[in-house]
Amino acid sequence: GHRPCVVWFTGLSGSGKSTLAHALDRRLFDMGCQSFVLDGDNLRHGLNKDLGFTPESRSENVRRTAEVAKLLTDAGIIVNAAIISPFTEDRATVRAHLSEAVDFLEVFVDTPLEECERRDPKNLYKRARAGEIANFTGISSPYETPVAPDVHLYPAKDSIEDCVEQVFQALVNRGIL
Ligand code: GGZ
Repeated sequence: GHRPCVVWFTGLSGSGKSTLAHALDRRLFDMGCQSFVLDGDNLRHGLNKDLGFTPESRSENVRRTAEVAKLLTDAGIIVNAAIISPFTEDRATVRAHLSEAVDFLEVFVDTPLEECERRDPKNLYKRARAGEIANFTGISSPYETPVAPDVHLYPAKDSIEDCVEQVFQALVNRGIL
């Protein structure tokens, strides 16, 4: 058995949030846990389709994602949320709101901007540098570095498996698993 919780992956575009959230999801599934990935980029195609990338839109995007995460935890699920969530204040609000009801872990996916830009899987950084995308996180919109994340990952140095293991251990230490 396991307790529901929200594992909140924050970091730059291309930092590896989705990859890590899905890898953790797989690991949890394999041991019989109920888990689910909430991917910011995917939610923006449906629920959050009306939102852009101004600070206000991002705050609303983060708020809605947290509300969906909360509903899923009501169903007993471990939620792996992968969302840039660049503002400290928004992340603090989410933590305060969610941790009233469930365990909440902020996981900082700390891949340096240079590495994200080198990877650039969707050519978004290239387009942002060319001025084709406004308010791009890390380029023309800020990413406020988490000061006290529950888990601090360095995917540029550690393997995906190592990173997943660190989050997994944090869940064990919290008594969630
Ligand atoms: C940042 C952007 C932008 C801008 C499009 N800034 O790496 P991706 O492509 O697949 O995921 C990113 C996603 C960011 O959505 P989030 O909901 O996670 O962001 S936030 O928490 O800040 O609301 C990226 C893509 O959308 N994308 N334009 N301007 N990322």
